[in-house]
Amino acid sequence: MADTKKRSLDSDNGTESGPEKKLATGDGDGKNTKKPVADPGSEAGSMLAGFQTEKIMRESSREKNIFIHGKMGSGPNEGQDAVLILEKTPFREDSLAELFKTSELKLQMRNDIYSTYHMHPPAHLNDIKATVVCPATEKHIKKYQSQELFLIQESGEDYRNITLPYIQEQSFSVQWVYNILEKKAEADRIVFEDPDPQNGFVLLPDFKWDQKQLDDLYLIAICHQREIKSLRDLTREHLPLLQNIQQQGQEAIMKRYSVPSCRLRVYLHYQPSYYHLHVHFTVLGYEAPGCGVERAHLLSDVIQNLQTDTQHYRTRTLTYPLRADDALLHKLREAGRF
Ligand code: GTA
Repeated sequence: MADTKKRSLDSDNGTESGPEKKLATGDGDGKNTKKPVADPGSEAGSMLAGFQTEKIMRESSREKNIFIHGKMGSGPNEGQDAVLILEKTPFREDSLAELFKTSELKLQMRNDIYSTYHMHPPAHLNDIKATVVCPATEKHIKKYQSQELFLIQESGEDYRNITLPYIQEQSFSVQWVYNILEKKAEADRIVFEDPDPQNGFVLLPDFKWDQKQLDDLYLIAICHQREIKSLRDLTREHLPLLQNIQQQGQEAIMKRYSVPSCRLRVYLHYQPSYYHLHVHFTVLGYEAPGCGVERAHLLSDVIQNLQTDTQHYRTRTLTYPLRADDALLHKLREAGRF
């Protein structure tokens, strides 16, 4: 069995480089506009210089991350609203020897057999992962804002009468998904593709994974079919697609990363943020955001539920959390469902 704790990845596939290219981009309000933007790799050097912080939306000293709302200070998006997420990256076992050799140590305190130090590693061993969403819509800003959560019980009827009309009008653009499927973005990051239009999918590293180590391995499988919004649309006719994603996805991860299927958590979100069917693959032991029981549905359970009842996800009451200021929560409240 692969020891994911100890392994780091050889190549740094996580950085974007290469020739400048034009991407299609969504405006985040559900209407897929196409407007050209520069490849982020080309502007990376200076794009955060002059970033103006408006608000710290969330921070966690335990998770070592901070979510900031601000305005870009320079570059093509100067003055635009942005969400900036900064996270300290996990330690890599393969760089420990270099870390010990090259870091400067300053004694903080010593007491008997106990001592603590400030350690100053060289820049290349002291990464911070930065994620930028720009231009960020109001909805993006709300998504990352720390908020009270409420658990919703949505019946099949609630879905058809309240949730579906809401997501048809209000959901995030899935242009980034189409960019991946059409090889306009992240083509060099694809780990596996089955091009079949019905049962095929693209498997690639998730946004949140920097691919430097396996401790937080995170990939997503995005299906080629465009009409399946979420779990709610699935029936028995989608079993070949789901089984294909499960089997070929797990095999591809074993082949590329030597992580076997018994070390993977394979699941769908309900509600997802992006209404184009996709499946999350994370390594067991990594508490990925959204892997809790109130939001994650194991793919193997989904397959079995559909085998038992083709209407399972159309008729069952599904439970999920919504943030206090989520417009869907207000709609459910107006309808007396919450
Ligand atoms: N490869 O362009 C992309 C891309 N985008 C825009 C999203 N994803 C992408 N992957 C690639 N390229 O896992 C990934 C997301 C997510 C999946 C969509 O697609 O990283 P989902 O539709 O179920 O939406 O999945 P989900 O899970 O709500 O989205 P997301 O962004 O993960 O947010 C969930 C919560 O996790 C947030 O509210 C926030 O609390 C937290 N979160 C988000 N990003 C981070 C982060 N970088 N670090 C820590 N916590 C985070």
